[in-house]
Amino acid sequence: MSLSKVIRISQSIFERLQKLAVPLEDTPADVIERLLDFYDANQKQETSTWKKEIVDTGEISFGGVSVGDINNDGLLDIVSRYFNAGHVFWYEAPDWEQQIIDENIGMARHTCLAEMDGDDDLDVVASSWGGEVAWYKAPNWEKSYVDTSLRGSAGLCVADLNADVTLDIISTGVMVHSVVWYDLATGIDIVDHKLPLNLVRRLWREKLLKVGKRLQQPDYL
Ligand SMILES: [Ca+2]
Ligand SMILES: [Ca+2]
Ligand SMILES: [Ca+2]
Repeated sequence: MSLSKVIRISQSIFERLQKLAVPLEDTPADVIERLLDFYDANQKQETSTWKKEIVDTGEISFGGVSVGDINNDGLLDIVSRYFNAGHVFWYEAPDWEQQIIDENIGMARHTCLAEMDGDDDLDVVASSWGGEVAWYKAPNWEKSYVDTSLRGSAGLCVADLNADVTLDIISTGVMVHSVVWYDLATGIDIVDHKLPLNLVRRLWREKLLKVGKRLQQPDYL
């Protein structure tokens, strides 16, 4: 079996290769080999530009990460949680100092960043396996409960699902076989749709949003 591959190169690279080719010595195969070496070297150079920076090594139940500029200093910060300890917190760039948002959210599971109250700073929305869905107003993180009995949050999203210019929250509740969306504009009006457990388990952010949008259709169910 023979394999062939077409590589398109720019005029400038072609001219450079022509200059480097040794007349009457280089075969087309030599030139192709040189070209592949050039691409290999370029690729290695690209991957080596990623520098790993450790943010936290202290807790095994770290996760539910979201990223955004919490303190409006132009640097992206990280929001996360410790599931076991029930903590939600953020790491301030560039030194990644951990700042607590909530120390009492049992089995914290997910976090989202969103501008919830229109005062030009990002607030935090979090959910837990134990049943809580809550949002925290920046910068002092006053907590507002959205729900306290949605057990098994395995996915969480914030978006304006019904296009009324107010953000809504959508979460799965694996332990109660549900996807729930919270219409915050109408005073936390909860619409709860029972779905098959195997579907609920698989709903992560993008898919969850799609389901949330579908739930807005009047002919759903
Ligand atoms: Ca920042
Ligand atoms: Ca805000
Ligand atoms: Ca809305």
